[in-house]
Amino acid sequence: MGLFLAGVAVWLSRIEDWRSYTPLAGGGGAVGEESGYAHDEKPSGLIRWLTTVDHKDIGILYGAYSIIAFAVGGIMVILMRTELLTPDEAIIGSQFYNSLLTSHGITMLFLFGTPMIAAFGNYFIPLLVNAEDMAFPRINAIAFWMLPPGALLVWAGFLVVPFTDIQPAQTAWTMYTPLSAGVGTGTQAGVSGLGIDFMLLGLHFTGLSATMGAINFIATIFTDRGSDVNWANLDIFSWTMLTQSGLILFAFPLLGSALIMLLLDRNFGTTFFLAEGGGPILWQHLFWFFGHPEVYILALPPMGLVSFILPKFSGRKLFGFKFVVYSTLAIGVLSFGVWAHHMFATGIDPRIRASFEAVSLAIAIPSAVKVFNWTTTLWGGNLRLTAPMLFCVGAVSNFIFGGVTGIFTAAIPIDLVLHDTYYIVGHFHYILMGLLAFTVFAGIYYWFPIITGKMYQKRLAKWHFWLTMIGTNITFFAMLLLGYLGMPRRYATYTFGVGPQQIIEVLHQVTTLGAFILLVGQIIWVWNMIQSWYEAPTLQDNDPWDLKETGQFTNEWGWNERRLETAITDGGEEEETAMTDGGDPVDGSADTE
Ligand code: HEM
Ligand SMILES: [Cu+2]
Repeated sequence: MGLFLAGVAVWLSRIEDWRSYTPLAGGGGAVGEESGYAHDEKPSGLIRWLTTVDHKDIGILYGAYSIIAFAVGGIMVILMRTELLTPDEAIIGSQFYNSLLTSHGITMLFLFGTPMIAAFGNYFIPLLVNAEDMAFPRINAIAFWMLPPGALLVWAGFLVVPFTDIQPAQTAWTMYTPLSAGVGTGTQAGVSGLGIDFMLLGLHFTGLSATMGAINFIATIFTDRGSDVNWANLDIFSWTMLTQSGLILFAFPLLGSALIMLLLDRNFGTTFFLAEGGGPILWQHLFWFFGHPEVYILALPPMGLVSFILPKFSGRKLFGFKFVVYSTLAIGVLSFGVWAHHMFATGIDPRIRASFEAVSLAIAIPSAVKVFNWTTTLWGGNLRLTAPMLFCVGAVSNFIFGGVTGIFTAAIPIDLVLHDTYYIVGHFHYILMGLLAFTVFAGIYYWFPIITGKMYQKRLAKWHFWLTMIGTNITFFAMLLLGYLGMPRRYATYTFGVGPQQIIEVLHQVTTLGAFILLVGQIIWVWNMIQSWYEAPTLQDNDPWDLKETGQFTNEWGWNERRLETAITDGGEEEETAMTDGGDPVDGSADTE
């Protein structure tokens, strides 16, 4: 180990001039005095990625990190679905199943969802609003570098289990007390509950990261806009990112406090969440006061991506732009007033319950407004079914399923039957897989030419879409049916003495089949991305989507065009410089939304 470190030190010292490297950043006050160096070349290789404060590089780092997390979370769920092929404990034990279940949820929400959205925000918001970089480039880098230790801590239980008696957490992603406070798992003889402590600390890192990122997005959109971007023509994706950042600012610090309180309960003898103290239900209030806004933190930017990309392939502007913005803001405000709809079955005061039912039903209205606007944008449009468009249309369709099932559970009498069944799992996956993941794919395909300078393979992308669309609907529709049959969530086995055992078995197998279809689709996607990035010919066309024809050539494409022109006038021999040097922004040269 010592030799290895010495080797790294020698290698670093041999890299010419790396100490004098000045980050490529303009804009923000903190680095203003260095803007004279802004056109220095970047160092190459690993050092570039470790030291970068360029928003585009950080965006790519966020993206790579999130996709790795997506793969890890995906492998976890494939193991779980394989176990569920048969009603008895067959392949993995139920303890391990519980650990996978916990980690799958945490990984997908905190290590994939939030960072993946930040990836798009980092790369494209400065380009869309004509800023030179994020407002605080260095804070931006710190926010990203909080994430790898966060992931290591969240997964720590799995990483150390072969060597110690530490078990990965088995609390489910909601970490309900008293279980997570050390009653039950965690205090079993011979088993250390440190896995839970690690996970809580890891979550704390991701929360800090998200909060710093949110402050940066807000500051960038408010203070660093180019002179041609104002509130009236700010694009819809930036609007949703702005609202989402506001939600993060109020929700994540609360999660952070609750996590600290739980850590204190577990390790220092406090009683915030114990029966003799604040009571276990207190955790549910704090958690869901964060948790419900969190689901919109994960849904608003995807809605923004649909609103942004869908019109580009419909040959017309987004229908009712203002109403999409208003509904975004309305969802942002209302999302803080519905948290107790996750607690209808806990025995809280029925009067409180009723008011939460009302607000939950109300929040469906702005969501439906968006669906209406997307549909009317499509209606009579000149549709071009490219891969990003297919994923947008698929996302709208899936979101309708997710939204409508949400309205059912918002009604108390229905929820009392469906709560904690697979119906709930179906509901939120229709949104998290069906909307969030779909729009992530749409965004990556749409901007692939900007990020890589290449075009993906269109045939593979279509395969990816259809496998993902079919897989999603098989998997999660079967889950809705399982829920109606009363199948409880979070169980590794399902041998019932009563009830329609046979149908439940078949539906579980159908669900697993759907998951495997999804897996095949994602393998095709990863192959397409890597292969196209390395081997596809460099794209000569500045406008691969023919956006100019319909007057939708937005700022980020304008920036890309200037970059390519700079590359040509430079003689093009130093491609790396041209790629990273955006050239001087020419105000007003590009159309805005
Ligand atoms: C149309 C608006 C929506 C309504 C009325 C709604 C309603 C509900 C209700 C009442 C529950 C609790 C059910 C129970 O546990 O018994 C629930 C669970 C959930 N919803 Fe929604 N929802 C809506 C939209 C969304 C969106 C947009 C997302 C995600 C981006 C989402 C994600 C979730 C998640 C993750 C859970 C389950 C949490 C858990 O227990 O693990 N929902 N929803
Ligand atoms: Cu909720």
